[in-house]
Amino acid sequence: MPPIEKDTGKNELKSQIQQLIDSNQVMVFSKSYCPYCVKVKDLFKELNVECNVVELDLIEDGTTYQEMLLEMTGQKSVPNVFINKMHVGGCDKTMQAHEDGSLKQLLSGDAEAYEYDLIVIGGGSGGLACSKEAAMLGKKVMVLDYVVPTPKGTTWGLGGTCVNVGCIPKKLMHQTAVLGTAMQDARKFGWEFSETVKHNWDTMKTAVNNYIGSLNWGYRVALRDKSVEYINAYAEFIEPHKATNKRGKETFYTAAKFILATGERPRYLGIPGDKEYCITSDDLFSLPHSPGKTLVIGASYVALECGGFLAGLGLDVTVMVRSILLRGFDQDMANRAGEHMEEHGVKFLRKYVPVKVEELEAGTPGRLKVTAKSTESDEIFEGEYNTVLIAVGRDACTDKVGLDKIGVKVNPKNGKIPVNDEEQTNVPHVYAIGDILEGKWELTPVAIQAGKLLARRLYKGATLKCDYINVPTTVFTPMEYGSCGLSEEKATELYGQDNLEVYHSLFWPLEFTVPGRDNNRCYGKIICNKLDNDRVIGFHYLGPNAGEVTQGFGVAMKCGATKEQLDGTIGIHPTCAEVEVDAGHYRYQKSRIQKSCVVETTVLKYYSFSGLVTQIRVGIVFC
Ligand code: FAD
Ligand code: NA7
Repeated sequence: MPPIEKDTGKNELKSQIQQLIDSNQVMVFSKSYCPYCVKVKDLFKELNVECNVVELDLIEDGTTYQEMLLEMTGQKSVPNVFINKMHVGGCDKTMQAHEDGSLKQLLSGDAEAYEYDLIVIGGGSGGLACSKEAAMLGKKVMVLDYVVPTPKGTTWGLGGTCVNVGCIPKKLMHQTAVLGTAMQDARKFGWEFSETVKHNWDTMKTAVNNYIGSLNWGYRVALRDKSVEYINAYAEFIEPHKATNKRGKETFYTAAKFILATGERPRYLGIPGDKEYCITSDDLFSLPHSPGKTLVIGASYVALECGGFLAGLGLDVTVMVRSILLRGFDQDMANRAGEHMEEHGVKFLRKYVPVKVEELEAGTPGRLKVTAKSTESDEIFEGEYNTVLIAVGRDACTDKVGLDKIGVKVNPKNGKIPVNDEEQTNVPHVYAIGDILEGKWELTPVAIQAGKLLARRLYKGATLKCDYINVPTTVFTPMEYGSCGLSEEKATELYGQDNLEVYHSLFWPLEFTVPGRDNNRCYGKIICNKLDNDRVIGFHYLGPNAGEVTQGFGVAMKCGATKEQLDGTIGIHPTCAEVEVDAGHYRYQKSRIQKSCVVETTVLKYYSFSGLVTQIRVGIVFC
């Protein structure tokens, strides 16, 4: 180590530090007594790499050195490690770089050859959140996003599924249906309007798509503001650190790290006529004409939400169900949401699967004939519809990204990518987030949270990981269903029925009483673990504004709420949410959820509120 001249002024000291960094392959600013510094020095010894060290506690102006280093790197603590002129960070960062292989690249000098610190493949919920965060942390970032058109030719702008063909248009069209119901209620509240009320698909579609267009623009601006380079092109790996964009002239890009955020696309049935004549949710929200009489194939949340709002617009809707409603959700709740749809005119064709779809007449909409067979007998069903909407699940976009070329493991059964709890794939410099992850929630806020936290861990030394437990969610069926935590089935499987206490209550929102609709169709259920202080492990709510109600209970569950704490929370009256904190919740007994108990439950429920005597009478009359 050459001696460092003292008292040469701050600028001179800074340039001497820089000289040390520039002239040594590995430069460590350390303190002789610091165990983390010892760990880092031992690592380089183990790797047989010469390590140049300045022990700041053993030189006279060590404190000034530290201040200078803070100014230069944003890091004051030791060890402060530099490799081939690049700032690596402290002990954790150095160890992490050793584990993920990037330390080796830095030592070989390869890292400097990469054009980007990070390339994100997929500009949807997860990809955009992650790339913006990484850029804000000073990294050179590129996002590649490309929408492969649907078989019907539908395509869209930047932002991924949620913004263009998912949450946003879905919720706005659900809201359209909610307004239709509100208009019917309005007459009972004294609003007088004589015109025939009808819905105009084109007006709704145009308004929704204009709003989406503004979001697409906003995303582009946000990327530009944060200096993220955005390329509208389909990406494919060709080498471990190299991706290509095959749009027009083939271009190659290299990066030290990659994040896969390619999301999912709707699955087709593989039966005659599916791609030629049917649409999926990717086409529905920008369909140029009203779908007319519609058959929805599938019974999970995309199917029920779309079927629900189409019926709410006044269309004739049938849902073809292969087995159960809302697989994976609490079945008691799923069936209640389904029953409500049925009561409001949605037809359910249960235990049937489609066999073929034929065109009877072209048009906007045309006429299609659907043939289906029973899953329980030889019976064949034939029906005519204007539109057939396929909603039988979604496939991860992982098969045409060249993952085989770089050795990233994919589950061959479902195309999903297994990752560790840091969203890292089996290839250390390749990470994955969002819908393509195996065994994780397929929800926008989950993709966003995972993306942001990943960027902070990679580039800020943060350690917080994405928590995939107790994620609140809502199914926007006509009667909305919000849940957080476990379904009753899953809770029983994990803890055993004897160890659970389930509290429930039917209720009638005050807003529904005057119009006299949906009496006792709303329902709250709380599942508690008796082995753990009656901790709430499942929250379920079927009623208006389910998303708004469930969000707050999600916070409570994240804080580990117990039944006692819910009971001790004073409700807001008159609201629907108060049913979930009401000490009057009943312990679950099978007989209670039978329809015959509706009168009794209603009466008891309304006794628990003061001043609602009339409600009691209404309840009895309706039941
Ligand atoms: P996406 O948002 O799907 O983004 C992936 C992007 O990568 C896409 O733009 C895709 O075109 C692009 N891409 C793929 N391959 C490549 C490639 N090789 N090169 C370049 N680009 C590529 N979630 C909720 O939280 N609430 C809801 O109410 C809700 N409703 C939904 C309703 C519907 C109808 C659907 C279909 C989904 C809904 N979701 C909802 C789910 C939500 O949309 C997804 O969980 C979320 O969009 C996933 O984000 P992601 O970043 O993983 O992928
Ligand atoms: P899901 O949740 O995978 O559900 C698929 C549904 O389609 C489910 O009801 C299936 O019935 C049904 N299905 C699957 N294959 C067929 C065939 N061949 N015929 C008839 N019905 C079939 O998909 P979604 O699209 O609703 O949602 C996927 C994600 O996208 C969701 O998590 C959201 O985040 C957005 P089954 O129960 O298997 O009998």
